[in-house]
Amino acid sequence: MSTDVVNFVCRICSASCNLVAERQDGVIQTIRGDKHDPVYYGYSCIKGREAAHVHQLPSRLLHSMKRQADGSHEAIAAPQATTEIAARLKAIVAEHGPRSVALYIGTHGYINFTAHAMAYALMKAIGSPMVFNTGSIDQPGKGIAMALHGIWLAGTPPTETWDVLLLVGSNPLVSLTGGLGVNPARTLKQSHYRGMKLIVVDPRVSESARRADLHLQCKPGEDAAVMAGIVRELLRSELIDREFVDAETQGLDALRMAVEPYTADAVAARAGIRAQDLIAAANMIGAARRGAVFSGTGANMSGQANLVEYLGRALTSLRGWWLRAGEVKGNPGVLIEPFPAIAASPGPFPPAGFGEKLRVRGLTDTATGMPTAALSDEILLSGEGQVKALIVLGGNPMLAWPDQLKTQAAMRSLDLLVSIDPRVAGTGRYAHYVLAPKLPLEVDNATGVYEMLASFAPGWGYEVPYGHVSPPLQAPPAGADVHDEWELLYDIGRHMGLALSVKSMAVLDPARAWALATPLDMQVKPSPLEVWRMVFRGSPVDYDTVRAAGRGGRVFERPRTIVQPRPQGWTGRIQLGSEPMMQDLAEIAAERDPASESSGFPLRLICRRMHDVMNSSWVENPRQHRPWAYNPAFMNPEDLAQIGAAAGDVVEIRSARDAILGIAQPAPEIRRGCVSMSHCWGGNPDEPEQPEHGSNTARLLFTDRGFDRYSGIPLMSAVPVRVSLAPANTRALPTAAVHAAAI
Ligand SMILES: Nc1nc2c(c(=O)[nH]1)N[C@H]1C(S)=C(S)[C@@H](COP(=O)(O)OP(=O)(O)OC[C@H]3O[C@@H](n4cnc5c(=O)[nH]c(N)nc54)[C@H](O)[C@@H]3O)O[C@H]1N2
Ligand SMILES: Nc1nc2c(c(=O)[nH]1)N[C@H]1C(S)=C(S)[C@@H](COP(=O)(O)OP(=O)(O)OC[C@H]3O[C@@H](n4cnc5c(=O)[nH]c(N)nc54)[C@H](O)[C@@H]3O)O[C@H]1N2
Ligand code: SF4
Ligand SMILES: [Mo]
Repeated sequence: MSTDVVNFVCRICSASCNLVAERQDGVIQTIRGDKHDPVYYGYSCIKGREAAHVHQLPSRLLHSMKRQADGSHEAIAAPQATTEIAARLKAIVAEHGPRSVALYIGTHGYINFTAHAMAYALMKAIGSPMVFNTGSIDQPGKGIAMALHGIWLAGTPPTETWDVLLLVGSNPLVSLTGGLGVNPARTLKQSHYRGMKLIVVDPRVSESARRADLHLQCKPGEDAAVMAGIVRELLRSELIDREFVDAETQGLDALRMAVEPYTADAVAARAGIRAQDLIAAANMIGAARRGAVFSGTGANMSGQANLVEYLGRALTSLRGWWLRAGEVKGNPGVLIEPFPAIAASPGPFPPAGFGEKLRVRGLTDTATGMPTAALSDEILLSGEGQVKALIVLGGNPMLAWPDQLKTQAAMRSLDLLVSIDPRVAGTGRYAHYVLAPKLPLEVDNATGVYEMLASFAPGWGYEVPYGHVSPPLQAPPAGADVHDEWELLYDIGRHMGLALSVKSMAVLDPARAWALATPLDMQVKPSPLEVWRMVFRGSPVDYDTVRAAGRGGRVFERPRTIVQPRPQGWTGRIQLGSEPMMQDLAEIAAERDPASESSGFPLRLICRRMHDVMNSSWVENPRQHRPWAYNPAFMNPEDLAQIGAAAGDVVEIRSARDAILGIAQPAPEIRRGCVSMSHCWGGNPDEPEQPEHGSNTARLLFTDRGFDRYSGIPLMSAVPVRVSLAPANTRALPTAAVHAAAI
């Protein structure tokens, strides 16, 4: 019997942790974090520790599947499936043109760099611009705000220098998204020890809010007002970095005027917080020499994504919390090239209005990608340009896209729906083909995706030149017909007779990334190693060097990068007074009673993530049900008492769009008036509703009401709903079992 330990990059979420697997005769026994890792310090979560176990779940596909006339799926050999898909795609393109083929890159496509790049290659060769991803239904305000405010090329100062961190609708201690890096509890503990203050804006006492120095437990959907109130206080007290603002920004007067209505009292009244807490937050921020703002999904899904993100950036600029000339940029890049280390902004750029135009709602391609919330309509709306075929790479539209009934209609109307997914769940049930991939432990991986995030917000990405490349840990089960995901996409292209070219993912600028593209030999399939090299072409440290570094992740020796001053004649400046944002501020200030439109729906459904599962992935794994095997409807006990509901009771949650059943869970940490539920649970609308296995909140959302003018994101949090006890005969609930599960 031989035992060994191997490190690998976890590919379940973008955090890309360095995990250690202990193997016995090549079979993984346990997985844990690597406490010697210089960045992760042993961090792991249950999802990563379960990475091997999910390979063995009965739901894991060992063969690709083809949908039969009766709706069931039967196994099909992968070469046969890719040949048939290619033939159907060719016919669809011939009849309806390239735009009729769309691609949706979901969470598991996004973090799989080789598949991600090959999917782009296929779409480029087909000639379709209809490439969508989750960005526009996640935190789309980030990209839009970067455009309207402008990027600061040098980036943000390191976490260890922050005196304050402001989190708005973000819970990094669970999500690993939001300012605290890849071992958030450790980073927060150390930062607190140094004296950093944490301010959290969240309608619930989240895991992060519990550790906050100041928690603004505001009403959902009022973040723009809260941010405007803080900015107004900073300006009123002149708590700004005058020198930086004068030298590097424009539009201060417009901003000053626009935030004027947001007095502490006015904000406190509308957001349901105390004016003195808002002022205290502003004073903490104003006293901080350095700090950061991170707005998460809560802030981006509640109706004011762009403005909240924009005000976060504007606040950062007002305080001058950017890396300056002469300072050292901690990470000059390993697998991803960062923006040039120059202490300057190229100025604002258009947030949208370029690229492909959608046929619905006046939407276009944007700085945050194509508007995914409009893709169902692009599929359903007949006429020139209609989408007829959809390839889903590691995503689950049926459970994730807003307005589940509309998504269902769209998925069922497609001439061809192909899903690359190891499970048949949600979307897979309607897919003509589900192509079975190798799972993450059966393929190579690398830390590129987490490094890439560094360019988008503070506390994302590595602050030191860290990189990790890991080889496959185990072979797929004997007899399985599973493949590298890039390979399945390559095969579709090959059977279509296309010539594919793989762009570099190491370079953010699309023009340069394509200039570094490698044309593929369409007769001789490349090896995985060759594809990885293509994907990281142009990376600051050569892919092979990172790969050769050996077991585990490491910090690479890189020349010190000193931030350079703004070159002579540089005209770009940060825009603090962006016109559309100033308009939004005026409109929001003018709203008399923000709640009045939603009478009959007194509560607000708010988004959240659950610790043990990643969106809809592997929710069936019983070992990831700690303690929930479903997504409870967490509510303040007083709100539950008002409708006569107790723990474990089935409640109906109704919005203007539709209704779902959920299981009530009293949670005093939730602000009154809110229902806090996680997303991506439940089944399709034509399956029996079983809240004890999860409820699908996307069912309650509209796509075409209150959507954002750029990204198209509709209201996905702060959604007006009402909750009532479900009629006793709704379903025979094994109450005892539910109670047991809830404890
Ligand atoms: N109401 C509401 N809706 C939301 C949200 C919300 O907060 N509230 N959140 C939104 C956000 S932030 C996001 S990112 C989206 C998520 O949207 P999606 O990415 O569309 O949804 P996921 O559930 O993450 O889909 C992941 C899929 O990948 C599959 N998978 C697992 N492992 C692998 C693998 O190794 N390879 C491949 N190819 N597939 C794999 C899983 O089986 C699953 O089907 O949902 C959005 N929808
Ligand atoms: N364990 C786990 N980790 C994950 C995921 C997962 O499913 N499970 N999903 C991953 C994905 S796809 C993403 S995009 C990230 C997201 O990462 P985060 O953005 O940190 O997501 P959440 O943990 O849901 O935190 C959002 C917070 O916003 C609050 N909130 C809701 N509505 C509002 C509002 O209107 N205003 C304010 N101020 N707060 C509000 C919620 O109460 C919640 O605490 O997490 C990633 N990490
Ligand atoms: S946080 Fe993400 S990358 Fe890290 S172990 Fe958990 S699932 Fe894996
Ligand atoms: Mo997400």
